[in-house]
Amino acid sequence: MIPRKHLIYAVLAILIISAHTIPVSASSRSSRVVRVIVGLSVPCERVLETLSTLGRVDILIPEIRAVVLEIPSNLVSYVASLSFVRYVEEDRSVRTFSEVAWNIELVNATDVWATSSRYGSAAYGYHPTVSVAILDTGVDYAHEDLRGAATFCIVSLRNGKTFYRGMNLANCADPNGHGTHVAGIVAARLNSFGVAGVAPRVTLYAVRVLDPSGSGYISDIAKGIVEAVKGPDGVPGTEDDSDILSMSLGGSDSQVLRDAVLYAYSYGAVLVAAAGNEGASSLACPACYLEVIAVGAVDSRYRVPSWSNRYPDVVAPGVSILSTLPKNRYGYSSGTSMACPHVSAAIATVQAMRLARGMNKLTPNEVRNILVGTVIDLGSHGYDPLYGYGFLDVLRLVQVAVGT
Ligand SMILES: [Ca+2]
Ligand SMILES: [Ca+2]
Ligand SMILES: [Ca+2]
Repeated sequence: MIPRKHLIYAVLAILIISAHTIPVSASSRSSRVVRVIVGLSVPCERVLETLSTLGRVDILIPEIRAVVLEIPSNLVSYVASLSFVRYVEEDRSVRTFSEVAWNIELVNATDVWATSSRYGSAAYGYHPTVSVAILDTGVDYAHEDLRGAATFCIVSLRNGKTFYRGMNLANCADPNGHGTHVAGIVAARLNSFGVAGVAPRVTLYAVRVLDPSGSGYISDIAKGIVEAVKGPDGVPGTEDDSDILSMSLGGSDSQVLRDAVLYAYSYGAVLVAAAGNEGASSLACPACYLEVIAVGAVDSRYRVPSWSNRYPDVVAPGVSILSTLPKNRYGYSSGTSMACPHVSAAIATVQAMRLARGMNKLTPNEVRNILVGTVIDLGSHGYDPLYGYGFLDVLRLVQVAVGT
């Protein structure tokens, strides 16, 4: 014998299909179609035929006598007045955080968004004068999940032979993919599709200093740093200067790179760089400089992969990170390159929230001190070569830095 419950489902399924074929009357077509949940005081199947003459019956929950109707809005009050209707309510879309990957949750970025609503867009990294420069292979500014994020482009390539600064973002398109992946970790939009970055409303400056193969001259990177600090107006020390320089790149020590870092630091830019992926017992440069926050990688279980260089300042997620790739694609990447932008975006959020609150921006030295004081200590107690001071916690960082 078929259980009674299953029988009801079978009957209802047929009725739903037939409901689709019932045309909406011409008069009601002029009215906007709305999606409502209708609670019934009688078993659904008894009144389904009646309801299906009004509009499309979409799904049913017989256990709690609820149906979902798509009907013209001018019929809502009529449905509500029917004797067998207990309630009518709008079928609102519930926002899921499925676009928020594990790494964004792990650094507690979502807690910042959820608990800082009085800061508006600043809790998501936006302030008119705060920008993160992505020094990399470019940024696919046209990506559907980075829409509007990049506002300024600098190209410094091939030993200075190719140079551009301006608003033509096409010059900063990303033929490699690395820069777009990094950019997504910072700034992918919270828009119910794709992925979301740590600071999903922040402004980016695309600074293309690495060629399509992902390498660049030290001189190109040094010039990119200086130009990013100057910002669109070409003058250092003004509001449009880049506030955070995110450098998912590294190499050997260099005097010109060191000088460029000191230039940026002197103008209040916070420098963040990848620790490097050589499994080395020392940092790649520019992460190696005292003025630069060096970021190592951990996986989803806080384990440091063998390739993440030792002696970082802090660690952040850097293994199997899902982010944006050129041409509206998405993909996974691993590396300290992926860890670095988590920290860059967190600092942008701090600066944006402080400005929104009428406070001054923190200096690079203040940022560093608060960051290392708010990370989660992992591994052996206190600073250690694997985790540095510990794991990025954006919520604690914001609480201390902004005083929420
Ligand atoms: Ca998104
Ligand atoms: Ca400027
Ligand atoms: Ca430790």
